[in-house]
Amino acid sequence: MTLAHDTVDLSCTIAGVRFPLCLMNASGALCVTREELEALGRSRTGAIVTKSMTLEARTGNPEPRYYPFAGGSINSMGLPNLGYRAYAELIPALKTFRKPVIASVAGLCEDDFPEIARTIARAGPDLVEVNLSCPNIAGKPQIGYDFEASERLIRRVRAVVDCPLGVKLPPYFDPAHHAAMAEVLKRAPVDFLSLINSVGNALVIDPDRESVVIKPKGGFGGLGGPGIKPVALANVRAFWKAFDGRIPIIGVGGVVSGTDAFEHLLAGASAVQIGTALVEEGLKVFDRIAGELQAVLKKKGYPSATAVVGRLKEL
Ligand code: RRO
Repeated sequence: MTLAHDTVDLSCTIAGVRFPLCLMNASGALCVTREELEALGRSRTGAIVTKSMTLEARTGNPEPRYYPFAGGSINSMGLPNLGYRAYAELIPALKTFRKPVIASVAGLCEDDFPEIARTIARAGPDLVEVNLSCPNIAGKPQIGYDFEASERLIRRVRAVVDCPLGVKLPPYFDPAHHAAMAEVLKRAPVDFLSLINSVGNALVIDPDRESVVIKPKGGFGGLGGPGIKPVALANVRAFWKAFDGRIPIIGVGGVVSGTDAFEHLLAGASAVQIGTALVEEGLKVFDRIAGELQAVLKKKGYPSATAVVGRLKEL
């Protein structure tokens, strides 16, 4: 395209909800406490995504539990959060920032999810994102790798949530698994997908100390940052194709620049979440990446972020 535009529209609409900017925090990044969530509200982020919430408040796993390195980050936070009742009380205040509020729902067992989802949905978030992919609770496998359990859980949560409902999935590494999850989502539909959670159970080693770098689970944790971008893009693309672009996708994984966000849009994401880069750079990351994305789209002659979605060329 060669059309020139002075300003490029970076807003987007997901499941009927308008986002003023197609960039937002990934669940887990600077979004646990009231102070963090309000700071997100004041920032340029296009939405406020909460930390995944459990029934009871949790302090999480022992420290050190987050470690940044050249290729990205590894974490085993272990779901530190205020408990769903606290987030239910906070949501009305968060909505005054006039951008969508996304409540991320987790649980330590299957029954927790619908219980939390019912109450949190009544507090009025704009969307609910169900986390089927926490890799860091010892002895609890990622639900998204169990297709039957995922289907059961989606049905139970769907029955108690009126607002748009999405699932945050783990990365899949084989087309058979993309197809199996797509079949689940055709039988038990949701309104949007967030792809992907961290690449679970990775191991980062410090050769100088001859040691693991985080304490929980013998050093195993979820990998985030630039190294996982190709995995994230593949998952966005696979689900975009499986649904012919009919389910909105929020791309997550390795977004550090406007070009990274552009690649997620090309693959099929309508919006992009930022995790490691937000933790490392702070809230100004949204302004920087928005400016960079604006410049990329303007240079290429796109009138809007929406115009890019899914337009990846194949050879
Ligand atoms: O809290 C965590 O350890 C955590 C969660 Br719930 C998640 O979904 N993904 C991640 O990388 N860490």
